[in-house]
Amino acid sequence: MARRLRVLVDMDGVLADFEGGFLKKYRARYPEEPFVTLDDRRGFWVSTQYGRLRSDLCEKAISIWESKDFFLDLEPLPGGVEAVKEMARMDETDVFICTSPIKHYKHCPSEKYAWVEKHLGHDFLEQVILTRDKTLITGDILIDDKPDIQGVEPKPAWEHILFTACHNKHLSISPSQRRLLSWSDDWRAILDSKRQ
Ligand code: BVP
Repeated sequence: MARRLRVLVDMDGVLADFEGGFLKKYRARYPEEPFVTLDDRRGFWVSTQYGRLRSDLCEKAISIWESKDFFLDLEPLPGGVEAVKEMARMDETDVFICTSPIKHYKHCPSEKYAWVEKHLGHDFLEQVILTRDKTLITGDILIDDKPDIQGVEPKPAWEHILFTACHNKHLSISPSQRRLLSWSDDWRAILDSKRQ
């Protein structure tokens, strides 16, 4: 019998619009301060790029996602919720949301659960994995917008599919690495390529 396919899907930048939500709230809170347009975003860490713009802006950026309701209010990225629901209905397929909470734990972890409940439904809470180290989680694929996913396990079980985001779209990746350009891209073919 064929083994079930296990798909891990990241949340920020893949299902939830972290970058758009950040920029909107940053500009509302600091209207006089310089900002980085989504087109000019480079590198995974927003805080690093803002710190390079002016050193005190690193802290100001961090203050945005450490605030109450930041993670809960993030808009879904186009097609993501629908794709994950469809995956969950597929035969021989298990889908988990695999996301790293920030260390300022007052709001983020609970709001991530609340976001999943709001957009995917209460039953989907069963599928949530919060971890700071995704290399420990086994799966066939991990769909994630972070270019370098590292942790204590040097050989993670999953193949990392790089989900295209404003901060990684200019990166050249190794020929062996695969991208998912958006949820309109052929994610079904990527899943099928891993089925035995
Ligand atoms: O919870 C997110 C936001 C946070 O890191 C987590 C990344 O999780 P994954 O997408 O890998 O699951 N985060 C934090 C910073 C700066 C912290 Br200082 C940042 O610049 N960007 C970012 O996404």
